[in-house]
Amino acid sequence: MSQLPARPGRIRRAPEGFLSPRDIREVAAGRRDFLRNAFVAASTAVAGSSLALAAEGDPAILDLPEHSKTLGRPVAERPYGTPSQYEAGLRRRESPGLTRVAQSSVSFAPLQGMFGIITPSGLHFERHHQGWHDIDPARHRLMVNGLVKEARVYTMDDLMRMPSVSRIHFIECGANTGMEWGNVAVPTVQYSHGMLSCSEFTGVPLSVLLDDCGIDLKRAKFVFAEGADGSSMTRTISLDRALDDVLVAWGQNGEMLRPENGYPLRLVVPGVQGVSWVKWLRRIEVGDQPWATKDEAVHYIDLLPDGTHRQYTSLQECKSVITTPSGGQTLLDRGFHNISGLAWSGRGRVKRVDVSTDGGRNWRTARLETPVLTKALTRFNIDWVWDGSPAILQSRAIDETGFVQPSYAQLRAVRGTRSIYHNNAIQSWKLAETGDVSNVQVF
Ligand SMILES: Nc1nc2c(c(=O)[nH]1)N[C@H]1C(S)=C(S)[C@@H](COP(=O)(O)O)O[C@H]1N2
Ligand SMILES: [Mo]
Repeated sequence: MSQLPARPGRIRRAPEGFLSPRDIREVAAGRRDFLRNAFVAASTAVAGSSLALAAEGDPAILDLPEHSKTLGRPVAERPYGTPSQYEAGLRRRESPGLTRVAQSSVSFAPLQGMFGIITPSGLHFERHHQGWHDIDPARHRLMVNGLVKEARVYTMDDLMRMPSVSRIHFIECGANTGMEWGNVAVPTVQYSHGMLSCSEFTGVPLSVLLDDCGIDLKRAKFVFAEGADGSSMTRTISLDRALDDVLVAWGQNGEMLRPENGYPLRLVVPGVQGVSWVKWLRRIEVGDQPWATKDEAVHYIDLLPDGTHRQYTSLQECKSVITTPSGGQTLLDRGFHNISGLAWSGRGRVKRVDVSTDGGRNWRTARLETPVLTKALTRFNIDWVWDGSPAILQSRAIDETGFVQPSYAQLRAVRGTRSIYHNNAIQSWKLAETGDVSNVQVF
């Protein structure tokens, strides 16, 4: 750490931290010139004021604040805690122009403002095909039928008295980073990678339920999962996966699931794209062939260069992204910076993350922070001293199976340019001399 200067460089966490909601709307709508000007003004003001402070003494440390001289607020004021008023900029956000129907929409998680690997439940991304519901758990039922000795209907009470487990896993929508296929440079990591979250889920293993119903192991090859919302969300899951680590879950981060995330019951399918994590789960059917439902035949398929589609490409391959510094942020100083990001793989554990600050010519291996869990987000960090010259920041993850996250050139060579889903290419953030960070593609 000998290269650490006395004062670490400061960084703006996210544009929403100091821009008005109107400004944010303009930025999101693509008014990037405006964004740049706002940052220049903000950085100049900060640099000027810190010089003045050094001369006169900093009132933030010299003057005793009100909170040191008065009574605080009573414990009973907040029976359910909420974040500080100063964190009001940290919000799930819809991408303007992405959806035309408010109920069939996506809200993206603000990855740029989060730490560690757990997503606070209130910031978990949302993807609904037909809006969300707050379902009365007393009236909710789960039916298991098909190739079983005895079809059963479970109440929430029936399920919650069964042997449960708690596991930390990421969920990523198959369409995450989809806009980058078309080279649409969305401004922040929230919009480029924010259909991604990671929680501790609690529930009963699906294998326990299938066992309880007496699954016909000679004929059973697949299970079918169905949600209780009007979108008829239905997905096929292969039996080996269903018997492996799939959970029928009611808990998320130590409390019941949030309504937006499937309260009171959802499927957790570790390593697999979000669409298979059926929310408001009401039925599991055991069968001997894939169902080819609308969400498997028309959506979540990959259009290849030769005009054919890949189907049932459920696994979320090894991927990573730098969250700080990332698009829309500004480095206010040269000198030391901690580059931080997230890596994950649907195949298992992340083994290594390399970071480049020169567009992929040279790579250094980042520190993986514990815990490093299977099919969970992994936090990486690496020290960096910015000398003030332009840079291109990238991260490249490798998982325990040896899968290496591809460059855009490598991905496009196989998958072409017309896909929507399953983009796990290396993300590049361009750092300008001004300190502004923006979204670019490097081939
Ligand atoms: N019943 C039901 N389940 C669903 C969906 C839905 O619209 N209805 N959306 C799916 C999709 S496409 C994704 S990416 C994940 C999103 O989960 P989340 O909203 O908890 O983030 O839920 C999946 N499960
Ligand atoms: Mo999704």
